[in-house]
Amino acid sequence: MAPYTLTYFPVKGRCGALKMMLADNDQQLKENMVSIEEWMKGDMKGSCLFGQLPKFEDGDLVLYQSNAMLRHLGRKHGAYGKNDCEASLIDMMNDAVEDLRLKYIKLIYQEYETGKEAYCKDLPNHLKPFESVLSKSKSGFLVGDQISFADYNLFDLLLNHKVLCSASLDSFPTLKSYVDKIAARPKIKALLECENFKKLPINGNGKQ
Ligand code: 0HH
Repeated sequence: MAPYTLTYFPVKGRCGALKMMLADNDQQLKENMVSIEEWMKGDMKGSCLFGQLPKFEDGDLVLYQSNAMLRHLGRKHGAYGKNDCEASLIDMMNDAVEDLRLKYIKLIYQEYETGKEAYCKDLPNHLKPFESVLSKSKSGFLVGDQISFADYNLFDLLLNHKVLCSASLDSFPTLKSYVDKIAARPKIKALLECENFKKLPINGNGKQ
C-alpha cells in the first residue's frame, strides 16, 4: 500500500515538485483526483482546512499547503540539508521559488492575454538570483552537496517557464544545465515520460 495519499485536481499545478521528489526517492503515491464538478458541489471545499487543495496524507497526518508538504517530505527523505544552517538556506531558496510561483500563477489565471509579453521580458530579473546561487554551487544544487525539496520546486517551476517563454533560460547557462541535469536523473526522467504525468495540464484554465 502506498504510504502517501494526495488529493488534488487533475493538473500538475502545485504538486509537480512533490511528485518529482517522491519519484526520485522511490516512494509510491496514491492519488485521488478531484474533478471541478465534484469540487463545485462544495462539500469537499468545506472539509478542507483552508478551503483549498492539495491535501496530503501520511498515515494519520493530514497536511494542507503545498510547501508544508515539500518540507515534510524533505525532512523524511533526506532532502532538507545536513544541518540547521543548510535547512534555513533551503527555506530561503524555497520561499524565493514561491515568490516566483505566485507571480506565475497571477499571470496564468488573471492576466495571461495582457501580461505575458511584459512577464517574459521581466523574467530574467527573477531568474538572475537563482543563476547566481547555482553558479557558486560546487554540487550543482541550491544548497549544500545534495538535492533538496527547494531544487525539485525550482526545477518544476523552470519547466513551466520553458513552456511559457521558450527562450527563458537562453541567457542563463547554469540554470539551463541545472534543468538538464535534474531532468536526466533516471527516476525524474521516468516520471516526466510517464503518460499519467505527461497528460496532466500544467494549469487549470488551459493556459501555459
Ligand atoms: N497556498 C496553497 C498551497 O500552496 C494554495 C492552494 C491553492 O491555490 O497549497 N489551491 C487551489 C488549486 S491550485 C484551489 O484549491 C491551482 C490549480 C487549479 C486547478 C483547477 C481548480 C478548479 C477549482 C474550481 N482552488 C480551488 C478553490 O480555491 O476553491
